[in-house]
Amino acid sequence: MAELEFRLAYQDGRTASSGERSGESVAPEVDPYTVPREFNAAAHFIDRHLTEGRAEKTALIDDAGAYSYAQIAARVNRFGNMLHRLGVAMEQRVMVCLVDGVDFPSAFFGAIKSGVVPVPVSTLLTPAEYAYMMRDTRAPVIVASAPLLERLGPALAEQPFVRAVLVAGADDGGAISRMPASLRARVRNLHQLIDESPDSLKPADTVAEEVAFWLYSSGSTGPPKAAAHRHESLLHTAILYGDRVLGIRETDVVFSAAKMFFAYGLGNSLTFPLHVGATAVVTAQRPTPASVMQVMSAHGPTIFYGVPTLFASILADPTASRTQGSARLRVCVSAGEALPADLGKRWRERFGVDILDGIGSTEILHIFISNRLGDVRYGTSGKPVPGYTVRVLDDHGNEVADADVGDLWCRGPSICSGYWNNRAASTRTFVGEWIRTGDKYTREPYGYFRYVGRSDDMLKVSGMWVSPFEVESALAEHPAVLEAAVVGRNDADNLIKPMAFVVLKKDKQGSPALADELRAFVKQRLAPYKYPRWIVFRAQLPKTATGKIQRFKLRDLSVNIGPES
Ligand code: 3UK
Repeated sequence: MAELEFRLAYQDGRTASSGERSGESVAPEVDPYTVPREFNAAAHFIDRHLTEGRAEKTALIDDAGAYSYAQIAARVNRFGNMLHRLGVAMEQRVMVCLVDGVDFPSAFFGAIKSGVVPVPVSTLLTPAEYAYMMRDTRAPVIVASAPLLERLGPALAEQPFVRAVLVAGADDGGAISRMPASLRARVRNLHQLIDESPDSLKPADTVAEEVAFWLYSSGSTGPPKAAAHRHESLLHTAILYGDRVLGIRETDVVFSAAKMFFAYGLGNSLTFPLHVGATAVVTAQRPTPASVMQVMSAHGPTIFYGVPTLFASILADPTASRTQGSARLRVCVSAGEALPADLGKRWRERFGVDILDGIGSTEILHIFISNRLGDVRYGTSGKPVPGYTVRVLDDHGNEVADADVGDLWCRGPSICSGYWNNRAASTRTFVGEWIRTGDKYTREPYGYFRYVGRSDDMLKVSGMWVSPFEVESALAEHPAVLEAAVVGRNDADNLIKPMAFVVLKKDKQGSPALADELRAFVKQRLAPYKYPRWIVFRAQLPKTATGKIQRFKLRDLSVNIGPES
């Protein structure tokens, strides 16, 4: 395997034209680095550390213990050898349904190293969704954490392709014993198989541009689509965002509340730390404010990655502070949804570190527009990550004027090769080198990009566009509000007006008086036509597995709900 050549004399090229002129929003030129044609991502992210003197360094800490770089490398090799023994061939898929822990990197890079294509899937899906993915991937082998057998088991009936389900852990809640004998015969013990496999393995001869892994995209309509990603893309995101924007270094200890099955968590906890020889802390626990603060105080991460709702709920506890968390924290990252400006500012006041908001997507693999240390503009997604080019276009494909709303397009080296077996969605989304992100954005003076909303969530009120996110952010500034979601609803004249679903902080009570107060509160902050005509108080909002508000469910609800409740 050829050595990777990085131009060490890289200068990050933040030139005067860093996207600050009008017209096409060009990211600054990036010095090239060379990814050799023959490239197996596991050689770079796993094996390289053993020749660079990091064998004994801690690579990963999970709920059960700590693992050195050498131990991870051995597990990766055993996993790859096990797949060969089970007869899984190069380019076949393996479905990976694991909670965060040491088995995840072993499975992900073990498959990649042996030329097999891992497909990490969410641990929070229904049997029907798993059944769909089993057929779509045609995976002969599924690797699963024991507690997930409850939902994976029922999906296995009438699956023509699945030959073996490899179970990690013993805690299956009796799910295996409830399976019909024919299915139960396919269930094997993952750790036993791994232990029986040899711990040395030569990387499969793969090329940089071949498909290395898939990730399912969580669109709100239609079945999930698998984005097919290349070996090289893992490296591009680690260099362009992990190294050059986040400045991750060997001495960092990282902790991500977003799990590794999600593209955001995969970069955060796996490829970025493994690119520089840092240490990642992961947990199988659900990311609640309490569990996150507990991990922070136990392991003292220097980098913390979360989603806006989590930052909001940590701040909602008035006693949460840096002293109970990590004294070493130097930066936080937020992605998945836009971070309201007020949240970022309050976090910085309380915790003394900035949150870098950045937008990423499953198809682009990681963050491609981001705020940076020393250049944070709260309320915006920041500037393009050097190496990516973004444009804000009107319906005719022309660049809109600064401050006008348009569709966000992106070009860059980590965009996936397409959706598996879905030509219609692929041709809609990928156009030449460009991808249509499906987001509405504006480009502001000095080159900052501001999120306005998902293209399909935007409302037209009195002939003017209203961004649900803008109204939600205004509501969230009110001291009684934890979070809010805004959708369109027809009024008596059949005209669309904003309606808000509001979750209050723990000790607050909804009432018509509070609804009036919130309406007045928004009117003071935004153009008058934007205020929510109806306000509904809710205990929680419907969210996807990755924490995004499902506005389409609220739209359905809004039709049948009274004006105030
Ligand atoms: C939205 C944001 C405003 C936006 C992701 C970081 O979220 C990720 O991937 P998904 O495929 O969703 C993509 C869509 O989510 N979004 C994400 N981040 C932001 N909107 N501000 C943000 N900061 O609609 C985008 O099109 O689930 C995030 C890294 C990798 C990822 N895959």
